[in-house]
Amino acid sequence: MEQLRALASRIRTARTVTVMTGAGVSAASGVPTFRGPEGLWRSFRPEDLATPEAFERDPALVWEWYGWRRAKVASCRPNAAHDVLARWSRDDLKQVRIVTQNVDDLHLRAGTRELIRLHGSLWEVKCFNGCAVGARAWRDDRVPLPHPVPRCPHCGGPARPAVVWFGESLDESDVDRASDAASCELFLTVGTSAVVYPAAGFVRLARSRGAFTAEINLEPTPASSQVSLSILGAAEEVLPAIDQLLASV
Ligand code: BJW
Repeated sequence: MEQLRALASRIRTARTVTVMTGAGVSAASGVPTFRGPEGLWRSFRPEDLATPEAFERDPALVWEWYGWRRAKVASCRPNAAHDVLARWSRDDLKQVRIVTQNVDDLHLRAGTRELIRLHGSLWEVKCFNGCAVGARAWRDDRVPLPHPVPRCPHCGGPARPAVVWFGESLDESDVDRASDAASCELFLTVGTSAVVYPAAGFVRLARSRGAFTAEINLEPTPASSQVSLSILGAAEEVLPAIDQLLASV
């Protein structure tokens, strides 16, 4: 409880807050995480499904997996963690930016205002060949998709999920915005294993720029030793508890 009070007090006084989220924030909604005993990478190899080479080899297999995940996420709803962060992001008295690695768009569905999506969205597709028009992602939230491998409407080539696969660069403007957001008074990382870069590097960057740093996770991560305050607990419980403390003063 002392730790929650300490974090609530930091949040109360900070004028600029940045929250970096990962798959653990959506776990209570029923969206599978990647790592850990129940994680996707226990049953699926990223090399087979989440690289451009995998898509080139077998686009139908990759789309089958993404189709399954889209159907799963479509049946999920934002949880209390998303709701609290969305409310904070709409606070007119301070700037609260949410930087997420999640591709499920549950932060958007919860009504988050300032959202930076580092790894794209399950609900957007783009041209795999990178044709001039289709390189820009477009939204397609049909479940199921009508074709096993959707086509780019501009060049007819295969379309791919507009997510960031291993070995791919993140969108430069997203990285710039996230880097900007690392200049804040309080940087909080929630529900991420903190092993995937460049996302995992932002907590250190924020700290080096003078932010107070904190983490909320079910278990210790590589970020735990870098932050000033590490809270072990579920995002969907800890964030509402902090929100209540904020409301009670
Ligand atoms: C709870 C909870 C609850 C559970 N409450 N908590 C520097 C050093 C080393 C390597 C690299 C580096 N720079 C680049 C790399 C290579 C690579 C990388 O980082 N590899 C590492 C794994 C070693 N990075 C890249 O390739 C990136 N590209 C890049 O940097 O380009 C330039 C470049 C290329 C090549 C070489 C060098 C430079 C791209 C990374 C793309 C990541 N893509 C994925 C898939 C997205 C699409 C899809 O979904 O299909 O993104 S991988 C997957 O991991 C997904 C996630 O966003 C990401 C992070 O996972 P996250 O969110 O942390 O989830 P989990 O499951 O790992 O953890 C969940 C956590 O929640 C756990 O800690 C639980 O305890 C906790 N939890 N329930 C609170 N209720």
